[in-house]
Amino acid sequence: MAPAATSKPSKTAELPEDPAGRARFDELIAADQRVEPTDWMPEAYRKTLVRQVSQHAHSEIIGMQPEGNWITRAPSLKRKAILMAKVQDEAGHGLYLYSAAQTLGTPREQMTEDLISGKAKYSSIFNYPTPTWADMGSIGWLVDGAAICNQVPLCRASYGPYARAMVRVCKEESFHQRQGFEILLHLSRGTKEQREMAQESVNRWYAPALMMFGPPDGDSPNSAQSMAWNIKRFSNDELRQRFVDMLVPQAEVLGLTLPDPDLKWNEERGHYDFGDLDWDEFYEVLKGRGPANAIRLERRRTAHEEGAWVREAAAAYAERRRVAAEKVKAA
Ligand code: BYC
Repeated sequence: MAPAATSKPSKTAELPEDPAGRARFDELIAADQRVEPTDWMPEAYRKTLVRQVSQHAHSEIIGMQPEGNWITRAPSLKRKAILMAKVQDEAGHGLYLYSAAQTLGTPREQMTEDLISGKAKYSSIFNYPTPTWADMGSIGWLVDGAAICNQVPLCRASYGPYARAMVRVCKEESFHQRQGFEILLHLSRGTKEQREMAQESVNRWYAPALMMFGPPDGDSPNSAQSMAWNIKRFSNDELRQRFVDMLVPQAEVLGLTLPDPDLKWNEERGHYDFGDLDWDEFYEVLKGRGPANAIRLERRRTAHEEGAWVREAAAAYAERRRVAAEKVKAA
């Protein structure tokens, strides 16, 4: 158990402006090098990272729910074992990311409090329900697929602990995407009912997965600064386009249709054109009014309350070890 999870919340002291630190920071960014926790950094850089990294961590933690929903109902022992491993991986990702955010001076309790109070955001995609087994395939193929497109460039983010966490996360996401693809392939080659279940699920997940990349570039207030700081390497629309271009041939292998009548190859651009997304729906989900927002937050709150005894026990054990270590030192 990470001792930091039991430390008292404290407000991060803002570092005073430091001309030498500022010059060094500017140099690191200009040379496309890594900023580390001990380096001086502008407050706005720190805040942007805490915002993005903590939201990312929350997404992994809330993202366990839609799939956790199917662990007891997986159609075979093998599928159950795979799904359990995947959901555990998501928990691990959440923990690496909370740790990365903690290196910026934000206590874990504060991030958790912001999540369960509804103040913090997490990815819009996890506010959609998972009524069928095929949704485990769609989450793997589409949601993890979008996550990989978004996160591979983050392995080169300028903040060291975030970039390093992303390397391992991406390796695991890659396995997750393949297992989702394999579920859908199995269903699409199965009975008529299985094929229909796979298609119906892809119909529901396709557009929300495209929205994971965030609003169109013209409506993305954070992109320009995040790109100038080498946190984001590509814009939301660039990554969305990359994702669509990747999906089309994969959908052909699956024998499934992507639910967009405007999807077609554009020879001139060398990319697929695709139809408009329903951004009103996206903002409704962000405001907490998506199909499953209330369920997700309630479940997280309850789990947090029910886990209080674990945190207390871990804190008591850590304290006992600390006292014992002090006695040894004093002896
Ligand atoms: N959902 O200026 P913009 C996973 C917010 S989990 C919710 O473009 P930015 C998995 C945005 O935060 C992987 N909110 O923002 C787990 C901002 O609001 P604030 C999740 C969104 O930061 C379990 C506002 O809209 N991945 O893979 O430059 C099972 C304006 O946006 C969303 C990450 O978290 C959204 N989709 O770019 C399976 C990736 N999009 O903060 C799978 C890390 C935008 O100003 N995050 N907003 O109040 C990022 O790369 C960036 O933060 C984003 C947004 C591309 C998402």
